[in-house]
Amino acid sequence: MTITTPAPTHNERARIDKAADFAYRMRHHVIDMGEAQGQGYVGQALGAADIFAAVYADRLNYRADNPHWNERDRFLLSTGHYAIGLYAALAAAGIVPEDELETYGSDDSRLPMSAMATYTPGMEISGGSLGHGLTVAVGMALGLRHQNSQSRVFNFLSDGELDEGSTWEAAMGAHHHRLGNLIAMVDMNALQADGPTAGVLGIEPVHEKWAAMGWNVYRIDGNDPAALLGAFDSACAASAPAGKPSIIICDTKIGYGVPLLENREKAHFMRIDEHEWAICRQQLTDRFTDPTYLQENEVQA
Ligand SMILES: Cc1ncc(C[n+]2csc(CCOP(=O)(O)OP(=O)(O)O)c2C)c(N)n1
Ligand SMILES: [Mg+2]
Repeated sequence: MTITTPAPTHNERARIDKAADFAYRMRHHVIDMGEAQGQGYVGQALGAADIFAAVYADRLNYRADNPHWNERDRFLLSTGHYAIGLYAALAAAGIVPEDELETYGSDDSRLPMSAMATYTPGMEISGGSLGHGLTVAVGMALGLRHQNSQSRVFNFLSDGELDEGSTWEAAMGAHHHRLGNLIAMVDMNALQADGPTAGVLGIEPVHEKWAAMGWNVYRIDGNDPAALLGAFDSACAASAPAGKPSIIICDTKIGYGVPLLENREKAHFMRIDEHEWAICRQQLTDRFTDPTYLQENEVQA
């Protein structure tokens, strides 16, 4: 499905700016949490921040003061190791207090390094064993429809999870049950723990595979806030209690926004030297707040 992106109107510009600002605040939270531990899945969270931001700043129906509100949309993080990214989003959304982020990964924290739904407000499922998120999302979407709920289920997947058979069983199940209240998104960062996704187990052509499964499919630059909002607009417009599920395939760059980390060789789990955190923070600030930065550094807008 092709998405056309005409020049944004004033209101659309405000939406895009809001999502971009959300992602910027998230990225700073990620650096702060990473520094608290000296290491972590920092690259994924930076790369996927724009995806989380499009959902939380623009689309998700939630109440910050009542994470269990029954009418909420559900956001399911399949990838437990991306928890640092979700914590950053929950803080930017006002669900987790920002000053709690400094407890990240420490004993008794509500924000452990691996996702634990019972610990963290706003976290719907525990992750860790990959390939299960979409199966849970299918059950949840089915259950909500049985209850005549208007809530949608959003499921965040990684490209590594497309190597899991259970993901494709769930994809077929979602189509079989006509789960139009289900919207999935895949972070295509082209990387896994064992190396590039293309080398571990090739998954292309991803678009065609999901289309063959009976889903509405959108593929976009996952670091472009306007393209993300456009894709979620189309997916939500297509959404219905009984219809096709939708998937947004998001091509992202690991470490996006911090050039020092964008080019790390071992990017799946980053160890970052003590002196480098200040550089990360400065690069992030320059990248998103200095209008001359993009021209001078010849990086992609
Ligand atoms: C079922 C299962 N198999 C293997 C693992 C080990 N594992 C943890 S992260 C990871 C990489 C998965 O790919 P992806 O999520 O795309 O990695 P990233 O983009 O974060 O580098 C693997 C294989 C796991 N957590 N669960
Ligand atoms: Mg990956």
